[in-house]
Amino acid sequence: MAKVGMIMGSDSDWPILEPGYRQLKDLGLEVEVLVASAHRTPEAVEKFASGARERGVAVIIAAAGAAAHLAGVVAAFTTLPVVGVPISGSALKGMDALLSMVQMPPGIPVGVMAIDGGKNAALYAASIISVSHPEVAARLTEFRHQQVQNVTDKNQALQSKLTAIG
Ligand code: RP5
Repeated sequence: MAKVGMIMGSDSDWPILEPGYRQLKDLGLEVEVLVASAHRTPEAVEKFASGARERGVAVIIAAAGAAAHLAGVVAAFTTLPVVGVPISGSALKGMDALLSMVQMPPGIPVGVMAIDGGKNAALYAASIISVSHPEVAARLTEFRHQQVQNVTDKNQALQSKLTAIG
């Protein structure tokens, strides 16, 4: 089974990535997780990214806040798809991380999610993997059906409350 690599600049980023981690596990994907920083532990980042394809990783999710160079540096060391997640924890509330990630120079692409978009990063990684893994495509379709059901249930619950109010 294809694997997703998840790297974050600090353990303080984990609460944003955890829902995505759980989502990937629900979709039956293997996930490897590492805390490593482009600034504080650059050698660890290089090792993670340059060996990822050999370890069976198909897509990398890279999350960081502030002057977030992590996703770009990871992308510099691999030709695997890299999905960046800007984290909001800084004084600039993630705008700094978003702009750092999204303005990559031509030649080294990073696909960037919304600020704190950890769950969509996971779903997007799964979508990429689904191109060559029909069982993952089937689970993604099932996830969408479940999502429709959840929204329908919520609407029904609200309609019942409105009827009670009159
Ligand atoms: C970034 O700085 C990390 O990705 C994190 O979002 C932010 C703060 O890191 P800590 O001070 O919480 O370790 O590199």
